[in-house]
Amino acid sequence: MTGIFARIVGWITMVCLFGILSANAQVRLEHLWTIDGFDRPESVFPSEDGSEIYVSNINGPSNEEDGNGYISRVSLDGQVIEKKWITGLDGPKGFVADQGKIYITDVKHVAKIDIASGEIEGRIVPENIGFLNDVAVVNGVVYFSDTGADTLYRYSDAGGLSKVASGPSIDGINGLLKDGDNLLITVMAEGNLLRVDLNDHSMTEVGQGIINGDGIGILDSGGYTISSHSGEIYHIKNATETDLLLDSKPDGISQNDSTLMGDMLVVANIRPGSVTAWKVVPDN
Ligand SMILES: [Ca+2]
Ligand SMILES: [Ca+2]
Repeated sequence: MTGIFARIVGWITMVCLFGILSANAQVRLEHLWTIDGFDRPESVFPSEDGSEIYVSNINGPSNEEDGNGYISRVSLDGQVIEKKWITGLDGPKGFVADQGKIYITDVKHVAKIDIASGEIEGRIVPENIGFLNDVAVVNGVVYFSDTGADTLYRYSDAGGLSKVASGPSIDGINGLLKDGDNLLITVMAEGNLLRVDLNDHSMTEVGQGIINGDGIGILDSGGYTISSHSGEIYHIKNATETDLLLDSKPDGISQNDSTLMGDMLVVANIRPGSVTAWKVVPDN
């Protein structure tokens, strides 16, 4: 019994140790590819089968209803498949592909687009809009952020539109990402990453020390990647440790919303109008 017990304790210790090491592992970025020629791309998101990447193009001022915004399709190896795939949007920003639909913030509403037809088939329209930014869908409920009004909304056909949270605790809420049954959000004023429990709407800080946090990625090895529109990419190792992986401010390159596909981090760069892919590799 004692031998077995000791072995079990040993295994548990090893598993725990591995977990701690993984969550604290150093990583670095290796450049894979860059595609130029987009029109103020704000966000990227994988297709539902993960075989390609969609890119939202604001095209012109961020909040102008100019009808020239569009979504592009690009391949995983950095080729443009279809530049103007879904057109007729205004200033499209954060989005998600879910159950054959794209939900995308577009200046004054969240547009619901049928992927097969490319048609807008519905709109979610909140009141007193500040700056609509990002979208996530968790268990059929659509969540979206209003950065200007410091508000996180939820919408479902059955439940309608309501506020999950609003005010100083989420001042400058920007990026959203589904995390199991929960939601991750970046909050720019506080410079942190929060996990929102969608049952009771309580929030837990899971990362800090990020500036202008925008896109969120969940690393398989533990921790998170965060792209910041001012020009940084961060690695959140755990709730108290964050590493700066890239600072492209000196080059005038912004790091807007991003998506992590396995170990490939894809980032939209409003400035200078590109999409860049990086491989996240262990840095021992
Ligand atoms: Ca536009
Ligand atoms: Ca954003």
